Amino acid sequence: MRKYTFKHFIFVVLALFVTPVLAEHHPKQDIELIMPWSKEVPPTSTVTAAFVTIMNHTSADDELLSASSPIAKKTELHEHLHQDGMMKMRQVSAISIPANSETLLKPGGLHVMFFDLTQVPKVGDTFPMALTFKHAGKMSVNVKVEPATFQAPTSTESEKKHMHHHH
Ligand SMILES: [Cu+2]
Repeated sequence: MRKYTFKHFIFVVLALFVTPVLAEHHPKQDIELIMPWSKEVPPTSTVTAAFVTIMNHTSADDELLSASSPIAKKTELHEHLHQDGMMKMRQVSAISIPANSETLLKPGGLHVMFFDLTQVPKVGDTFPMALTFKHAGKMSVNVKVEPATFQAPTSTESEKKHMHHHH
């Protein structure tokens, strides 16, 4: 009887420690950051950009407020717009992340822009980037540097991969 009690005690102690660890491996993420990537730039470049698909799994709108990375002294959120037949970039104060939907940061659209690079990442490298959301808070990802010819994933492709969220 004493032996049973001891085993039971061990089980409870293990359960206390193991359960939170397992929970952390399968979090129900409110905001999911899918495939963060960057396009290679010449080694002399002082700027680069990052793209990512942002899934908002909640029924509340969120906002991307800022981004940062140790590779750059300054980071801005940008959008592209056609103006007088020209493609221009301009800084935006925030990027809205609507409830239950997917927001694509991609070349020619919304993106994270890095200035005054302290390090120019090469193809195959990854670099850390932190994104700060109004509700979800600060999230960190590793951005993979892809060749200049790389084609961004389309919304449909990323929806296929994440179909279980929609059905
Ligand atoms: Cu830009």
